[in-house]
Amino acid sequence: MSSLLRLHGTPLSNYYNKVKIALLEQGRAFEEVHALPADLWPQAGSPTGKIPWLQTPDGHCLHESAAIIEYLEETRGDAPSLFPVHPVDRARCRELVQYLELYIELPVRDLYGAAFWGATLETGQADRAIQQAEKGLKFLARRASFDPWLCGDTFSQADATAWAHLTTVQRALHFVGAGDLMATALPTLPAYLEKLAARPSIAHVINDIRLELRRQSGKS
Ligand SMILES: N[C@@H](CCC(=O)N[C@@H](CS)C(=O)NCC(=O)O)C(=O)O
Repeated sequence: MSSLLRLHGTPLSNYYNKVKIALLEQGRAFEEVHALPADLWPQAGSPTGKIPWLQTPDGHCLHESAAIIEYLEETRGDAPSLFPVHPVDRARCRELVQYLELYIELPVRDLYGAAFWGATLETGQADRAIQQAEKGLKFLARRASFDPWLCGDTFSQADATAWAHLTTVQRALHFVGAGDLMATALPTLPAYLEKLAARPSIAHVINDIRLELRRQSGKS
């Protein structure tokens, strides 16, 4: 059994990267194990067939990125916390994660099949996703600080989540001709995403995405 945390999934998954950024920010030792979404339960995989999941050093498997992030927070020891100090600010950080996931990423996920895997776009599908994403971005704008990070002056789990999801959402919106939507709804977003990309944890993740894409194109 490995004595390290083992993160299962692929560098091309936004939810995997949300957790990976947290592990890197905390400076945790971990191994990456390649896994794709598949319904292999109970022999392997996750109960939902989704990635990521995290194997703990004592052999337990944890599923759902929000639960995994809570586990990392609770077991961090001296590693930095990815949540603000004050309980109200901590709750607000989790609130922002919810806005990002429920009201922006989830509706736009409906476009991923067409944007990333060659599926056919159905009538009205793009318009529905665009309308909902616009609403979600409005919710985020109402509560996020962007000064300079979503919760204020300290990088938090909300920022790790924002980078993972917003960059994926941006690519899907671009595919349906709505590439300007995010910057129009939230003019601070392009500079914020650039600042995130310069952070060592996120630069590491970006590099791993490039390597994975290169590995996949070398295969075909
Ligand atoms: N709520 C899950 C969402 C994870 C998720 O949707 N992962 C995607 C990859 S980014 C996946 O496995 N999709 C395959 C599927 O939905 O069957 C979490 O927070 O971990």
